[in-house]
Amino acid sequence: MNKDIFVKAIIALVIGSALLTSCKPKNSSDAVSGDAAQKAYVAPGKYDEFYNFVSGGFSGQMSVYGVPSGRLFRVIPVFSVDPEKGYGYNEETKPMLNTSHGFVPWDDLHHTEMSQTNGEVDGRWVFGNANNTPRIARIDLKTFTTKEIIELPNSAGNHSSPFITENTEYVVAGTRFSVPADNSNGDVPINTYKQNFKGHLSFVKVGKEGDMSIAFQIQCPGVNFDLSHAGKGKSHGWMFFSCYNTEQANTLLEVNASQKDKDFIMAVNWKKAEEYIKAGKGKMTPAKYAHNVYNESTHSATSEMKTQVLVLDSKELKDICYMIPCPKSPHGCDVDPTGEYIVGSGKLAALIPVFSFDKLQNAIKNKQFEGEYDGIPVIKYEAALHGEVQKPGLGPLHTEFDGKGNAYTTFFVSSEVVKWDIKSLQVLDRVPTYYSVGHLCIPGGDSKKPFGKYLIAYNKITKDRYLPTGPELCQSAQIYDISGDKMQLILDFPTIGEPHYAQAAPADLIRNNGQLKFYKLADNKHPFVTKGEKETKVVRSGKRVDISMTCIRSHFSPDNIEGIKMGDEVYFHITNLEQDWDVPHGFSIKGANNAELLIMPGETATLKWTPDKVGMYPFYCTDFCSALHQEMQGYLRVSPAGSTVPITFSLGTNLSSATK
Ligand code: RUQ
Ligand code: CUA
Repeated sequence: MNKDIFVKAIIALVIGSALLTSCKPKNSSDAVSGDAAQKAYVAPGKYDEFYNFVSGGFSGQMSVYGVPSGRLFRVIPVFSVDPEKGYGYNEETKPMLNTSHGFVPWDDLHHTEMSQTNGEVDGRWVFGNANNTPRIARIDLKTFTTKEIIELPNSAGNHSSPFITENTEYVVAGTRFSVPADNSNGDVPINTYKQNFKGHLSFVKVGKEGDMSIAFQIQCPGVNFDLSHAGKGKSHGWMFFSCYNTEQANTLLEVNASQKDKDFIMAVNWKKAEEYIKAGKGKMTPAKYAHNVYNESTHSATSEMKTQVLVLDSKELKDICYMIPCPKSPHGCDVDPTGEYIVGSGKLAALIPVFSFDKLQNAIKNKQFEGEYDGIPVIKYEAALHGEVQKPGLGPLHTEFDGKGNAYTTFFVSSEVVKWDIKSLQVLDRVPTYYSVGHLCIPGGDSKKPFGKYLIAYNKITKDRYLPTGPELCQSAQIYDISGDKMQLILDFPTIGEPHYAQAAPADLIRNNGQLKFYKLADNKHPFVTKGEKETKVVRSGKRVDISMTCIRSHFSPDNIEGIKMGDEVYFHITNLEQDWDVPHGFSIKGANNAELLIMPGETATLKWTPDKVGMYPFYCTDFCSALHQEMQGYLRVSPAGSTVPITFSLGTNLSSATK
């Protein structure tokens, strides 16, 4: 296509999208009909069929919903501080947000991906990516808390992440922004992109207990890696990445990265990469990245700074990376449940190419190449192509599968989900979304075993769908019943943050996977754990005061504390003595420049507090825990710096020394 026609095509797409996002699609009021309400209705006291783990976009968090009800169960803090839970504020979790740039209180979480065994969702962990300061987090589904975060060196805009291989061997990440490698000189002119900028792919090994470490990185040409999915079954051992900006532009990408008719899907043979590493072909390179781990028995996180990473060069090792031409700045890159078909979705395309893994293998064997891209062999488009879905819609983004031979693709520009047959490439059905759908999720829909009953669409724009809330309108998702031939919209529900990718699993898989109800007090190894009220104490060492406190329905011990002086740094280490499900206590003290503590049964958490004025400071429990919750309170007296008021602490008695 020549440039003029192409520009016109883009203008047409943009105008189309403007119309579609500002006008109501036809039938939007009666799009929900008949038995829809009944299908989404989960009666009070009844459980949902699926857990849905939804990325929170620029909120940096992950949220957990029930499907089909759309009810919000929990927001799991991952990359952003959360004052509600004290995450990133209490001393125990601050190290989780440490990076090579220091403490980072926010990020942008785009994709969630659940752990798999034999290509099936196994309910152990869910991973999330930090887009801005590149990191991967692991959330443990026994506790629904973030257990580990690893930073990715040589990366920027960690978008193509975190995608998982079929036995959770690796969590894989591709950098969106190519940048000069960390150990090279980054102080170069921006317009030297072609010479100096590199794209790195990270293969993060996941151990038996979920422990993450960067096994290796592959250095690739400077392009934008957008999304990715692992091969499965016959294509296990391969990873597929969509690449755009193969023009290698460094300015006005909306025009300059849309010049070429085709960009690429990059196929990476990671089993081959492993062989090269065994043969000593990798290079240990200096790098600085944080690895943060939350220890469940000390209830505390630690942060370790790593200093090197193993890097393979894609140019030198010719047979690990191959480029497959793919039309128009591909975004989604999805592999069907059999592992044979790879779907590339060009953001600006009006068709969907589907590639065949078998054909790809033949093309490689028979060297059906059309040249090289920056040292990487480019396979002939037709040689790897299974076929194209013709006229599916405008602006395809992402595809999931139902396990019955059907694919479902979202179309941002034409605001719809389209169902098509993977083998025959025939369009079977289409439904409107409200509006501008991005990702979609079918439970297990990117695994070998999808549960093809519901499809959830995550929309970028809501416009007139909900009561207005000022300039910023809510974000939303929509649930469709896909059990029949025709898709049927059954529910709209608002989401926390902007939803991108999501994963879902049958409720029982997660409920019956060793869910924790409380932490065993006997196993608590926190350095300041207080296992009974007799052990509570207040210890001064210089200007530091450590208060070892307990809480249980419905008091803190101690609840009267004196002898704190201006200039002191006070640490409240509070152990929740409860050994019962659903009885957290909260803690906060007047004037704290900090969030509350929310302490789970059997857990110890620490609040750092520096008094700023002489006087009386009440503290109280913030979580309604019993009929006498409102009595769960105490006082702390702050005296001037030179005061002789001794340290005293008590519960239920007035000590003589404390009456002065
Ligand atoms: S993206 S709407 Cu950040 Cu995954 Cu495609
Ligand atoms: Cu403890 Cu309210």
